[in-house]
Amino acid sequence: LCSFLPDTIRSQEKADPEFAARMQWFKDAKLGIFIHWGIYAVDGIDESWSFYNGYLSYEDYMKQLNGFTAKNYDPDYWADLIQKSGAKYTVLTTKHHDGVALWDTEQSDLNVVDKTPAGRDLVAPFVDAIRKRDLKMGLYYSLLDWSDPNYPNFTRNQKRYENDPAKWDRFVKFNFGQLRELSTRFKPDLYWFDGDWEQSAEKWKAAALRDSLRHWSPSVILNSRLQGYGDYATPEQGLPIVPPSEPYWELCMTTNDSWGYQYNDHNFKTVNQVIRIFIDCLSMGGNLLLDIGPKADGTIPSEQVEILEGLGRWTKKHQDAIYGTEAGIPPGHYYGPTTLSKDKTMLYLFVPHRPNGPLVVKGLKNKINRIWVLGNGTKLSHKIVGKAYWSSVPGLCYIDLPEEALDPEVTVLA
Ligand code: JFZ
Repeated sequence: LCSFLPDTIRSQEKADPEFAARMQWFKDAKLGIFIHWGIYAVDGIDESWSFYNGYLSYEDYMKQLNGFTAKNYDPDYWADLIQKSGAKYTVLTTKHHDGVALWDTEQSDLNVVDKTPAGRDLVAPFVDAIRKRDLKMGLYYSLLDWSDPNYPNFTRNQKRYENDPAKWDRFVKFNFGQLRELSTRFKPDLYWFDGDWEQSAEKWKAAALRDSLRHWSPSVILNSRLQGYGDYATPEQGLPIVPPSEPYWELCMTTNDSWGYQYNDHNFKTVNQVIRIFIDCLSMGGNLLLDIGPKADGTIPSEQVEILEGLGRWTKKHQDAIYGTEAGIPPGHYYGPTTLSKDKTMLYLFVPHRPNGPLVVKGLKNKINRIWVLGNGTKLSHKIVGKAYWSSVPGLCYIDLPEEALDPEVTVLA
């Protein structure tokens, strides 16, 4: 399409065609909703870390079990809201670092069925609701478990043991047991592991774990937090400013400054800010996994409902520029994010700012058939300037974008 198309040759894909096939839905999905739901919503404090870091005692942290009611939990409403946002997948915390399982595990009674007034499996009905809508289901699972008596680390200042192979062995069996339950009962499309940093790949038995997970669900996708045994990258410094070198990646991001529900955190991003972060991800060929934190009764904070609905209006209008696209053209061609259709015949320009004159695209070599505003069809006039007939140097393409055609958030041109 243009003179400097990014190098899209992916060594891993070339080496293993099955890998690319397995990753396809993830690559095309672009938007996921992350859900941090656990007993930490009762007091509205940091998930797990609040006791680990000594903000309160373990006993006081666990008292939250008594307040976790899930009284107004409506998995169909959750799934509807997720679908309306334009997300194609979701990732639910089945067990955070505090060890409290959200499903009816047989490996331990530290779960919401046995230990909270909710008294029922909370994962199962959500998986059903998600599947009914043809969305992909991801399960978050913390490999480390600060509650398990066989796990060495308890809090920042307290270890249960330094080296005890028998205990560690029991812990690894426990993890495999829980993951076998999750795999066989829920057949997840994706696992989002966390907490791998506390142990090595050898200790987690990461290779064997990956093989077991693939045995239970052959096409399951694994995130990167499995000590190098995952399928895709999670940028750790936040939103990348240059495209990551990994072929598949996902930025996970909070809507305010907390993963779980925190009553005193009102620092929400606007719909516009979320969309602008999202289009940067799209432009670099990645996904956005946007987090929400439901309350202990299962209601989703109104600010997060508004963000998801606002995002939904925008994604619905601009679907062609989002789903199934590829990373856009290099930044030097256009002052903003772009995407390309898979066959590279369509270029989408995102217009995050109110233009003060015509937009410009530089360095195009091929013919432009037409330019229009996505989602409302307004045809735009353009003018090629500075391309001499004898020269191969591409000219400048000026595009007039009238005020009336602007989207209230981010306009998209096709
Ligand atoms: C982890 C958890 O500890 C946290 O509570 C939350 O669940 C989050 C989604 O995941 O926190 C991390 C771990 C690693 C990075 C960032 C947050 N990282 O490498 O940038």
